[in-house]
Amino acid sequence: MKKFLSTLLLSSSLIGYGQVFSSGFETNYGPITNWTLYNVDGLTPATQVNFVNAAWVATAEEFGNNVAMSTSWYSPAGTSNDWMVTPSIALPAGTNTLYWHARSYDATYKESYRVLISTTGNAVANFTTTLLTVNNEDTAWQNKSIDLSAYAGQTIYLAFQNFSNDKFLGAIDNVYIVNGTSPQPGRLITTSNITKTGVSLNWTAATGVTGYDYSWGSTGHVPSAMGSVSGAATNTASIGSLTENTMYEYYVRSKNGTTNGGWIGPYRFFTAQELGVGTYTYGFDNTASGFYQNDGWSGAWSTNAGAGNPQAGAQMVFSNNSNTAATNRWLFSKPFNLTTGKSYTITFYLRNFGSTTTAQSIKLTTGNAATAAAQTNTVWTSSTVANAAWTQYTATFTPTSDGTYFTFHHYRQLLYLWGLIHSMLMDSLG
Ligand SMILES: [Ca+2]
Ligand SMILES: [Ca+2]
Repeated sequence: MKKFLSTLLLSSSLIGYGQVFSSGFETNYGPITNWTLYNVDGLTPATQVNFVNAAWVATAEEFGNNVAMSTSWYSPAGTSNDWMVTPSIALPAGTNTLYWHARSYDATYKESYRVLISTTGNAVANFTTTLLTVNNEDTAWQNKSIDLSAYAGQTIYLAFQNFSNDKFLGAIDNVYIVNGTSPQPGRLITTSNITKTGVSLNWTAATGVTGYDYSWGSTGHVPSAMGSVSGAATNTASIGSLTENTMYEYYVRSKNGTTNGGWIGPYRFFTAQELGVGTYTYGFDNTASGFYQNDGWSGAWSTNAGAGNPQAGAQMVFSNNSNTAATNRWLFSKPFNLTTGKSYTITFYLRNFGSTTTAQSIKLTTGNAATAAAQTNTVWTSSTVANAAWTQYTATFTPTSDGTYFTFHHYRQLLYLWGLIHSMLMDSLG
C-alpha cells in the first residue's frame, strides 16, 4: 500500500462530492501509477506495438489526454493475461456505480477483457469474482457501467484483465466510482466556434443525469465546476472572456442532482491569434513532447529534425505517401482570426524527398475548425509538386467570414507499382 500513498494524496483534491474513486490516467489526474500491474503472460509484443512494455501503459490518445492501453499482439502469437488493479477502495453505504470508457483499435482484431472484483487483496489470485466479460469491444469509445451496490460498506479492489488471443490494442479511460448514479457523457469532448476570446465545448449527452459541469484553465489545472448547464440532453456549453492566442485545458462532468460524475478530460484548445498585426512565421521547430500541438497546430503529419533536412531552422514536417492506398493526411494550423474582406498572403516551402519523378498533390485550404469536414475552401492546390530542392509557393486569401484555420492536405493517390515510398515536406510557413 505504501506505493500508493503519495499519488493518492496528490489526487485527493480532485475527488468531488459523490466520487469514491477516479482515474483518467493523466500524470496529474488519476495516474496509472495508482494501479498495480501484472503482466502474467510475459509474452513479447510485436514490434509495431512494443510501446506497450507493461501489462497496461498510459499512452496519449489525444494531445494532453492519456488512456490505459494493453496489447494482445505478440510475437510469437499468444493469449494476453494482463492485469490492471485499483488500490483498495472503501465503498460507502448505498448505491455505488463503476463507470469507464473502453474501445478496441482494429475492427478485425477486437480486444476482449474482464472486470473482476476482490474483497480480500490485490493479487491476481484474489480475483475470483468476474463482474463483466466484454468480448470483442467496439472500435468506437463505449460508455460502460456496473452497479457495485452489493459491495456497499466493504473494501474492494477492481481489476481489468485483457485476455484476448492474438488481436491488437485495447484501451480503458475515465474509471470512476460514484456514490449514487451519474452516467458519463461520451469520452470525446470537442470544441467549436473558437474565437480570440471564446469557445464552445461539445459532448455526447448522457442519460439519467440532470446536467453537466465544465471547467477550463491553464494546462494542469485542477478541474472545478466553473460553469454548469441543465438537462440530460444538453450537449454544449460556451466559455467567454478567454485570452487571445493561448492554450487552455478543459473538462466536462455529468451531475445527477447532488451526485457528481467524474471529470472527463483534460482536452486542449488554442484561442485564435489575430493575423495581420505583424507577420506570423512558423518553422515547426518545437521539439518538445507533442511537437507542433504545443503551438496550436494539429493533424497527422510527422516531424523530422535530421541535419540538413529542414529548409530553415531545426525541424520540419512531412507526409509519406503510401504504395497501397490513397494518401489523405491533414495538417491543421492554429486558429487565426481574420478580417472579412482583407487580403492575406501565405508563403510556404515544399520539396520531395526520395523520388521526385512522381508528383505529389498538396492543397492549402481554409475552414472554421481543425477538421477535414470543415475545410471547405481551397486557397491553393497543386498535383505537380516534384521539387528536388525546397521551393517557395505563395497564395493569397480574402476571407468572407472571420475566424479561420489554414490547412495543408496531402491527398495524392499513388499510381506506381514498384513500391518506393517517398515524402513530401513543408517548412517555414510565414
Ligand atoms: Ca484520460
Ligand atoms: Ca502481456
